[in-house]
Amino acid sequence: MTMNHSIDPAVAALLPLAKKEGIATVWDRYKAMQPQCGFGQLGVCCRICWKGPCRIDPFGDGPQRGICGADADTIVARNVIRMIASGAASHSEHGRHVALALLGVAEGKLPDYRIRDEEKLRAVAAKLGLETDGKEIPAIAREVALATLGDFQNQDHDTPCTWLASTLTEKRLERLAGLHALPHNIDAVVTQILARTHVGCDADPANLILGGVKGALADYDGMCLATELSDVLFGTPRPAVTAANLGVLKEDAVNIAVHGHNPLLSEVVCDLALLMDDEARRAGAAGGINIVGICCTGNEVMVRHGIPLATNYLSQEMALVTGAVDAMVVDVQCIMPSVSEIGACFHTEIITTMDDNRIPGATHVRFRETTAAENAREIVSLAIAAFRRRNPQRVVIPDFRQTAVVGFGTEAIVGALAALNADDPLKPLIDSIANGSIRGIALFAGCNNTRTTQDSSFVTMAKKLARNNVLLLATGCGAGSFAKHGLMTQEATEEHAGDSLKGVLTAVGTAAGLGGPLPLVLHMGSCVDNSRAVEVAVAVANRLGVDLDQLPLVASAPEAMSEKAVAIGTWSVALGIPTHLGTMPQVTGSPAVTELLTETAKDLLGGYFMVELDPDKAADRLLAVIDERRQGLGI
Ligand code: NFS
Ligand code: SF4
Repeated sequence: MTMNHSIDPAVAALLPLAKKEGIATVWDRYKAMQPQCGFGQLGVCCRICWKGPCRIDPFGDGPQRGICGADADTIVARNVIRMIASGAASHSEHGRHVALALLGVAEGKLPDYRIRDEEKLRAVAAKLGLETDGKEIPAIAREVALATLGDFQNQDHDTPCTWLASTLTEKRLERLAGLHALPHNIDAVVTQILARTHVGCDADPANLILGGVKGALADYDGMCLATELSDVLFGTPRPAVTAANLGVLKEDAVNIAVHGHNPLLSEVVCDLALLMDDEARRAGAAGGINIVGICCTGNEVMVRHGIPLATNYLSQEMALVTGAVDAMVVDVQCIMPSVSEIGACFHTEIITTMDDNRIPGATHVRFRETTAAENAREIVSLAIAAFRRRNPQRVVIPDFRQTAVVGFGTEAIVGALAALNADDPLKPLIDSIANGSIRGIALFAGCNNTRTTQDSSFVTMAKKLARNNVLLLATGCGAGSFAKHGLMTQEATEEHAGDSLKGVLTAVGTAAGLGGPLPLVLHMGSCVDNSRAVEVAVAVANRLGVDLDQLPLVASAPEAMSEKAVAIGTWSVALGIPTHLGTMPQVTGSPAVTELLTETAKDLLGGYFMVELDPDKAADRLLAVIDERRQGLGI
């Protein structure tokens, strides 16, 4: 491989150390995996039954059908919608936990949690069409939780999921209803995908993909409710100044990395760390306890509480190679199983917490919402004990940290805009789009992938789009990339924003009391927080009386890899958003499916996938799409 592994300087600093210590990283395993299977890459390998595996010869010489008779189109479509089902299951399972926690709090059963944002709770209740007048907070919370859980229970096919139905434009809902793509029940839709893709069921690629679109919309529903109810329980993001990259680890502190996705765990760990700071000092950590985040849990606590972000997906192992992490606490999703082996090379406790997400070699602390504080205390104690075993000679913390101004959820963005126009906060944004000061909006989301140089595509594309006056939003490991590379700062706005974009960001930032522009990229949160970007887009569309597929709005996942990213990308398309992928999706073995996703979707949904591996060209294509949309609106 001649390709660079990463543009992250902390990674470059630590890789030689890993090599010297004989520690295999994700990049070593990637190299060892070459050449990767071409059939799998094309999506034409089927392992759905034990007559297989079957694979279709892409060159036409060998078999064109599996043993059961499934052709490449059927196989590719089945494979990709199963990925969507898994993504939707992951996000909505996260959401279910949060909804059940809200119910538990409302019923007084979870003493370690409380409702931190009552205003948000009322706003959510109103959005869901629930009557709140004269009701106490616990009663409202209970109703919101039950209405939410209805999205997992409703058996009436003609009634779409509540969250979806309350958060999209009317026109979009009508269009999706016309395609029979509106999910009525998240669990049912995920199950249906598994059922229809069993051997000998749905073989029609278009029908399968439409089923996948429905599953992706269930994914949207699940992440929307996860995001909003997390705000109710843990607070709505507000702008905060913090830092990112491995330089946020501290030599003199007990370093606890919270890694995974669900804030139910990490929030309580943060609470307990505050209470146990003295204990850490007594153990010799002059700096007390230092919580840092990795992946989306990192983004969750970063946008809500300004906790620094250690790193994003692909470099999670590097955090351990510093020898400075005393405990890595994980819950669900995007945790490399390799972390336990690497942790074992050091003093680091790798702590799993969810009974259905364990890693051999890790310490398991069974986390329960009912005993959250007690569990978190045990976790922090393990970290302090590990700190005592830390070998200072093996600590290498690369001196790279960037300032990051984060916490731009919908409320924060609207709040900042309100400083310019209190009566009509959206007006300054809409005017700026209409007069071209903001050429368009791009949402960067998704993962890192070994197929690309880590963070590189994000940074290249963002700089080019910003120079061309595109307003940038980010979530997930994309947001992590931007934070690590200093693009969430006022200085980045000064340096990289085009003149008119800079003017808008400066006017809003100054009015909002930031003493300068908004950061170049607005950090909206974790991957489930992609729903926040939809909320902003829907507000703008409703205000203009148009649908989402008319807005100069694009999405990009330049380094996508996970099944969750497949689900997110697909609902993005379903909502009418042109969606760029910078890694090759595993569908190209079926020209029919490829056409459905990149062309037919355009007519049916307004949104469509665009695949472009070169970030520079990808930015150009997104600019062209933005201009096309502007023309359509006559602006
Ligand atoms: Ni999204 Fe977040 Fe990161 Fe990708 Fe994984 S942590 S939920 S899936 S890798 S962005
Ligand atoms: Fe082969 Fe058909 Fe079985 Fe897939 S479902 S493994 S194509 S026989």
